[in-house]
Amino acid sequence: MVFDVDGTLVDSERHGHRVAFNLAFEEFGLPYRWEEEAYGELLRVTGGRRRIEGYLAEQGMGPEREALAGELHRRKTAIMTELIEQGRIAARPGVDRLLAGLTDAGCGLAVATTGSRSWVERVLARCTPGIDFTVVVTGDDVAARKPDPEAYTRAVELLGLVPEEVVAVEDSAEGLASAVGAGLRCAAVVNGYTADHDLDAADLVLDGFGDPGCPARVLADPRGTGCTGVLDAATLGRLLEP
Ligand code: XBP
Ligand code: MG
Repeated sequence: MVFDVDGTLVDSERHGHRVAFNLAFEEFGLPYRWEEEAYGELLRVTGGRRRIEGYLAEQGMGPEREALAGELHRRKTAIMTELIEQGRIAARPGVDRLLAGLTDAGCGLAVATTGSRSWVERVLARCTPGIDFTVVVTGDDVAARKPDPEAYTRAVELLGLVPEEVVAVEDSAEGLASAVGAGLRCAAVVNGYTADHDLDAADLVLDGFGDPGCPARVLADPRGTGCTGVLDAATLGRLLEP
């Protein structure tokens, strides 16, 4: 199984990255502030550095935006790491249960994210303690970020598997396109920012991971897994059936 991080394993965008971007803007004396709702649109550009640079271009900034975006992103990454160490970022409900079940089932676990390695490693250590992700592919490790398939292709190769043996768990249309483009089946677990994304290509769609007694809503189950709202190892395994 290969997991996305932002928006999937952890609820990191609204009260994490967005806050860190704004604090970086403030420290640099820039007037920009990314509000909660508008940030949903900005998220369609994957990769924080690209997101800043695209935004600066929209504000009419010239070629100097490239270096500024790099500096802002370095500071934003440091702030995000502080937020993680302060315990401000949490795993989504049901993630601990699912990862423990996959580990018990002997499933190889990997991460494929477009986020930067320095904070990704810290968030995995804090929010998924004791879980052994044998492969962690980050935005630093690929030439092309999602929706390009490279991150998933790399993760599958490093797991020593072929795409037909691997399921991806994603939260967004960009992530889904990356996983499907690499030839993986994909379960989408949406959040407040991605509930309206086009996820028609997903093999299963839920609005949460669910827990016994507190199931998520199953939004689409085109492969007929019979999932009743608690995403578990058996359900993900059924996605690999022909
Ligand atoms: C996540 C991203 C990342 C984060 C910010 O997308 O696009 O850019 O928003 O992290 P996905 P960085 O969940 O599809 O991997 O600032 O480190 O890029
Ligand atoms: Mg994501």
